[in-house]
Amino acid sequence: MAAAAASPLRVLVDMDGVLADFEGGVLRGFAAAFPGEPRVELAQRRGFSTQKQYRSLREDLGAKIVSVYESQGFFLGLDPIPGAVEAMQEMIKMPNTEVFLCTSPIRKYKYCVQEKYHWVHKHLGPEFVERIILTRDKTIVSADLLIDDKDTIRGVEPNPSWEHILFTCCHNKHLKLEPPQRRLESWKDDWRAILDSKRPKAE
Ligand code: U2P
Ligand code: MG
Repeated sequence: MAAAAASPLRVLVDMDGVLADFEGGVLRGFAAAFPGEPRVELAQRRGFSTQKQYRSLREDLGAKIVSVYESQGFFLGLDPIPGAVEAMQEMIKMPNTEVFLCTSPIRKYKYCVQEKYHWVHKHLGPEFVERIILTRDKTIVSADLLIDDKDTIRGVEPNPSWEHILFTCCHNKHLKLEPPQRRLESWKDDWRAILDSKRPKAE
């Protein structure tokens, strides 16, 4: 009897902070909209939430930074993270590999949802539009890997099926990971080896 084919490796790739440069875009947008206000340079970013850090600087700055990413054109105007587009184009062609984009919309979704779809179409192409998963809870999506810049990913499922690979971003680069948690430093780093580490070993 022929051996059963190995089931494909399923990879979820986050958008903001992994494919789209949310942090660069929000700082640029804030500086343009509020030129006189103090801002947090990327080297000073700590913690996932921009809102929390700006609020800790001065209470009203939290709402000001949120107004930047709630504004029309913000999500569509984000630059791709270096190497992300090339990595996605290569990953989607890999044999025995299923790639999906897994992203959470902000609560005021009016522009965000549409613009995330447009962004994917513009930078990655229509085949990736078919692969968008929009969810506020990534723990219920089943996969082998989730590549995401958020340090703690929680939801209703206490034991998600995926291994979370922390994608390095300005807000998380100072964190010391508890083994066995792993990082992907950038798309220049060896993401292929991370995928291979989850594939069944040949007999
Ligand atoms: O909050 C919902 C999603 O918006 C992006 N986000 C929001 C605020 C912030 O300070 N940083 C940030 O990245 C994230 O989108 P994702 O990474 O899922 O594409 C967050 O999940
Ligand atoms: Mg993210």
